[in-house]
Amino acid sequence: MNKLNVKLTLLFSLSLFSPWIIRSNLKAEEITKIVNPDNGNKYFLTPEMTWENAQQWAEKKGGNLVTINDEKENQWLVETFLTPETKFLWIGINDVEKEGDFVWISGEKSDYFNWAKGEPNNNPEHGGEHFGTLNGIANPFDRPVGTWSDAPAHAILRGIVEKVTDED
Ligand SMILES: [Ca+2]
Ligand SMILES: [Ca+2]
Repeated sequence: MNKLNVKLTLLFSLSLFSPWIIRSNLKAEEITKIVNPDNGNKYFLTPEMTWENAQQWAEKKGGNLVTINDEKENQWLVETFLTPETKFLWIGINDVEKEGDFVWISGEKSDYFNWAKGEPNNNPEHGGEHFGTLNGIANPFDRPVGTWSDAPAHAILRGIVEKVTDED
């Protein structure tokens, strides 16, 4: 029996005696963590918020906004997290420190980039853009699905968290 099953069994047993316990615990279970079989890391989505708040939220959960190390990981994220309604999801790449110098917030180094044509453009109409997104199926700028764009600080999106440790 895996950890989740043990938890669910425990939760069910408790719920027989105290109906509110299952409600309060279900809220915590709304964060579905998905393991990438290629690296064993856990991934899950933040609520809708700015990139900086999403990164803070990720850190509280013991992770960072995702570092995409290669095309295989990028493709796995597309298949795992994009729905037909997804416009964009935050990823960990940013150029907050130095304009045009994009780095991953986890501190990992990687040679892999998947910017959409014309991105990153630091779009001045949006007051500059320093925060990476994975472009979804419903993105309004016709960016190919799975490519990346830079987006502004005030954008409110869900973000992909990657957690390297094997804790819960
Ligand atoms: Ca990664
Ligand atoms: Ca942009």
